[in-house]
Amino acid sequence: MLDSSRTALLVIDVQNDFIPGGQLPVPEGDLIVPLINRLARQFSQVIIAQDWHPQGHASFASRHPGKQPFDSVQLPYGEQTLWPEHCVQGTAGAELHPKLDLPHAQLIIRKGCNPDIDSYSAFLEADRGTTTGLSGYLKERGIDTVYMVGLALDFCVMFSALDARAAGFNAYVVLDACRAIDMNGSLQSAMERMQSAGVELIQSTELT
Ligand code: VGL
Ligand code: ZN
Repeated sequence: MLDSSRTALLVIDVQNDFIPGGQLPVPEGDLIVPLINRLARQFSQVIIAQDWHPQGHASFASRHPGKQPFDSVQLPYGEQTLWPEHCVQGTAGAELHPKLDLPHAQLIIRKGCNPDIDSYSAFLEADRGTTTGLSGYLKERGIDTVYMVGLALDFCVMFSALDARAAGFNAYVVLDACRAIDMNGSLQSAMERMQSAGVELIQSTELT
């Protein structure tokens, strides 16, 4: 059983642009929504992460002349994969999936808002220095264990899970409540990185 006062569910980037039909679709991204809704009922603390970019964000290929989506560039903080324009603040694509049913979620944390810095992680931006404040929020509320679900397993979910561990939380990723982009071996590499960081990779059946 979960110790509900010390445990939170973090629902990551379940937004229209990451669903088939959106600007950066994750295959089967829509299939996890009913499962996430069901799992969320077991948690009294639910937090939503939302990718929330200004127009012309540094992670958009369109900002870099001659570059295409899924190319990469060197930015001041390191290598950045380039994406189609997605999750632009205030657009329909940035909205949470309409079937996501999390009325008891108390916090929506928006990330990737800095025009020059990406943020896959819900904890730390890609410069690895700018914090979203999520770690402090959790700690002030006495939460020591974070379960993660959502999109994409090999980008935002992985980086959130690695940063949760680095900040001292117990971290669980519920694999069947996630889907991956899976480009250039990113899924395999994400699984290995999470495993070696001590992230527990589980199935939703282990949570009931
Ligand atoms: C994501 C690529 C760009 C994600 C966000 O949610 O995994 N991936 N922005
Ligand atoms: Zn993004």
